[in-house]
Amino acid sequence: MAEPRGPVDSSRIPRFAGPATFARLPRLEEVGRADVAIVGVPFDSGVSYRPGARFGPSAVREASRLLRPYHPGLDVSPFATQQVADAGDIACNPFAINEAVETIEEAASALTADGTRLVTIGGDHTIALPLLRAAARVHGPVALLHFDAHLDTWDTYFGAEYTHGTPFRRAVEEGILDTEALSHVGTRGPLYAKKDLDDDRRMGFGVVTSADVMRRGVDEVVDALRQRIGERPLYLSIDIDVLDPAHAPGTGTPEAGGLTSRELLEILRGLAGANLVGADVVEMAPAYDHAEITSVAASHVAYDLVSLFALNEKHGTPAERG
Ligand SMILES: [Mn+2]
Repeated sequence: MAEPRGPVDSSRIPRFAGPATFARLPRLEEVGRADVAIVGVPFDSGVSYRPGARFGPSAVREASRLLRPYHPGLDVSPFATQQVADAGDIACNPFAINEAVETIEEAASALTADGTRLVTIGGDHTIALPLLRAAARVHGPVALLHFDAHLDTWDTYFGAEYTHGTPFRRAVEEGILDTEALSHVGTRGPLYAKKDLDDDRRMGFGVVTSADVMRRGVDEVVDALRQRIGERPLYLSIDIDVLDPAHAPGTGTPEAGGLTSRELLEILRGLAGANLVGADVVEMAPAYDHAEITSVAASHVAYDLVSLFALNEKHGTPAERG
């Protein structure tokens, strides 16, 4: 195999110059095929409150200019051991949610047909449903770790089935999730009723609240999550509003009392070696951001996701390790 083509050399071209692909990586067309592709989905027609996540992919790419090639926390050079490339954006209809959901599913399936893993940058959380459908086409029902202030297992809004508050209920109904291994992490804030939690539990979800992370600590939480996931194919869906508004003001439905970016990154690093098959980072809405706080956090989260894939490329997934 040819050496992976890495990011632009920042000792020759300053980080603030040149086109803003994710981490200044090559575009997918430039390398032909990638082990991991970063793809944007600039879609926010499914939001219930502040719009603006359609500008998330470009803001995260811009903030990712500062990422460097070696990850000391995981001891991996994620762009050297695998080909990582920027697949651009999935262009979907902003006026027709159902059509957009189909477009995203087809595009994600096309991108993953030859084994490429996706790290998707949203976009609002509606997009997780078609991304999970595409993942399940390849892997069957997947385990899910869902980082979010909210449950996102509500039924409908104004009669609409596809919204950013409903993707995981739809996914359970469609049988594309492994209901033995579903967890929310970081939930908090007011709900419509206690029934929201009862419904969620019946769908199979476990809940690690934001307060649980603080009281039990990152290591204990990681142990519990890993026990639940085991070696199942795992999808990570990360709503940036899992972070406290102090760490992520640039999002559509902020809730007080969230995780720090340090806690989120450390939980992700605790998942090293899990059988990760796909991931998304959603709900970054730059219009409400300040000093790139949120887009920097989201770009680092995406970097850690790429790094988790790189570890599996280097050491093999649990199944491959036998
Ligand atoms: Mn969400």
